[in-house]
Amino acid sequence: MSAEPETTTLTDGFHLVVDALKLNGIDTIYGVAGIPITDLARLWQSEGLVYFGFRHETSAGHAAAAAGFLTQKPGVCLTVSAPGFLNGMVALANATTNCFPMILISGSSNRAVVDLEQGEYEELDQMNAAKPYAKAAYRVNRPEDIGIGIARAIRTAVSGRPGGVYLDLTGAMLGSTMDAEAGRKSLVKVVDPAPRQVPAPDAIARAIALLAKAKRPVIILGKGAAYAQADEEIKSFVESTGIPFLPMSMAKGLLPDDHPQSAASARSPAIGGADVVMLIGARLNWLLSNGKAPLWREDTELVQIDISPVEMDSNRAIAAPVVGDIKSAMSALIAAVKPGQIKPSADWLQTLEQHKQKNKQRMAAQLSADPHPMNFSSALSAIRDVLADQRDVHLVNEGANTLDFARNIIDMQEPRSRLDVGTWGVMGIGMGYAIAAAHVTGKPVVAIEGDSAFGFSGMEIETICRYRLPIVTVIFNNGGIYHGDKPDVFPPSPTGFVPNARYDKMIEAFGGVGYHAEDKASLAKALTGALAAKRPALINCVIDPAAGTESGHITNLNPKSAVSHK
Ligand code: ADP
Ligand code: TZD
Ligand code: MG
Repeated sequence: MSAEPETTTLTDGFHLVVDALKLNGIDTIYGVAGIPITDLARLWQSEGLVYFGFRHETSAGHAAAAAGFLTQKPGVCLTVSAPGFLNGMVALANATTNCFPMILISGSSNRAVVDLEQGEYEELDQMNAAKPYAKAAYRVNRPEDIGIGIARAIRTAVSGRPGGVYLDLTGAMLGSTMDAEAGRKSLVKVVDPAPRQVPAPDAIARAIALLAKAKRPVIILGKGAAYAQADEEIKSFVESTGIPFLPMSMAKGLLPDDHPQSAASARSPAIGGADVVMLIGARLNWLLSNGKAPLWREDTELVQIDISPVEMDSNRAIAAPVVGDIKSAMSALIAAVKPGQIKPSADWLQTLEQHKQKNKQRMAAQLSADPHPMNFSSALSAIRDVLADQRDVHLVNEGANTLDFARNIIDMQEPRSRLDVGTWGVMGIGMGYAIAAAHVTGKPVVAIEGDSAFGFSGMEIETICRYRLPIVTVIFNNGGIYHGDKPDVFPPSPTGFVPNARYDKMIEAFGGVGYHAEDKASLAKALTGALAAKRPALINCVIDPAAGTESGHITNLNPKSAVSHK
């Protein structure tokens, strides 16, 4: 009997990337196909994994980032080289800024030519371009390094303070082969990618001691607290201590907005009057006036729980820093605090309650008005009433006035059910965030979009229709950025759009359902119908072009020319 000729089975870079991601529980890629990664997307889908093909990489990247925030697993975005990569970078940088775990994987061109700037197809030194805007950037040059490369990307994205990681895959590497068995052995399943970081007992004791002497304490919950999925621990600590809480916008719903301890409608008096503020997964950045006057008192002392040690004292002194992951920190606090040891004074609770009632009365008058055309609060009151008993709806929100009014008017009941422009105030997250939210939660999504904000990702309504997602996009159409031009103005102002545009017609081009709403009743009817249909829909919600203010609620950040315009 003659010996069989020796055969080796081969694998290649494409297969190893798919196998490595799959081995680590990644089941979805958001991307835009093209050279050199088209076959990667195809192979991914043929393996039974989910691929969402977008119309623009920034939207695909925003989807990956939102998936990361919602699941604690890095969301993966796949792009082509140079321009596709740069489009994706906006989302990667935004993810890093917001502390969302995400991996941007881009194919890249021939390094020998790129590095000598000899004019390669889509030439760009992508890895080095990514570095300043990402938590880390890595490149895989050999198929045998794919396992380690992906393990490194995953661990970097989710451990410590989460962020965006860039992973460069050269076209040559993707196409090169190696022995299949050796390839299989080179893959790495990451063990415990985001290890718990238990805070030191003395840090916990210091925090409790400070809160115990406080008479006017306040807790501020940030999106880090939402991300941490410590919902039960946070609820238990807040309710057992009786401390009033303020949710940052994406922490809304961690405790329901109608919770009796919510001080959201007394934000300024709560921050301005507090003797001790406890920050849980919230940075003292511009969104909290950097912890400075006039909103903040100088003598207010702070407890801060954060996974990043260098966040402490970044804007003002932190008397009780608690460095660790929020779930471990909250458990340790609950275990260490004695019943009745922390107790806000009755005076403080009463003062805040009075502010809340005054504010609620003022808001009730605005919400019950029924002007024609609608303004921001009247339209949002109609939406709020429809959503009140639809707790499973996830909300995406961007714009200026559209954002500021919706954040205050639409109550959230469930953790991680609100996604918005976040730390950068970036426009363009809308459709990407909505697609990811619909996909990872399986729940209906309502995206409340300024007409300008929508424009940044508007083409993705085709993506929404193609994947038949239950997303209802509501365009707050005031004809421009902040407000619209008067009819017949030409040339248009720098902030104006085509007046009376019919965004509802756009979605009809792709088989979705369009609605046009000019008053509260038709808006409520459209939203109710669209949600019941569980199909892609878009409501053109007509808002008075004069209703908005310049820059929404942050007019103070908008420098104005001191010299009058010609
Ligand atoms: P917001 O905008 O809602 O105020 P920020 O994005 O400013 O929230 O703050 C989020 C903070 O949460 C960041 O400083 C980040 O380091 C921190 N963080 C994120 N995840 C965790 C976690 N699991 N445990 C502790 N801190 C976390
Ligand atoms: N580009 C990007 C990427 N992000 C931004 N934040 C801006 C530009 C500037 N900008 C804002 O800060 S809000 C906004 C822009 C263009 C749009 C506001 O108009 P809108 O909302 O129609 O979305 P309202 O309701 O008319 O205020
Ligand atoms: Mg607008």
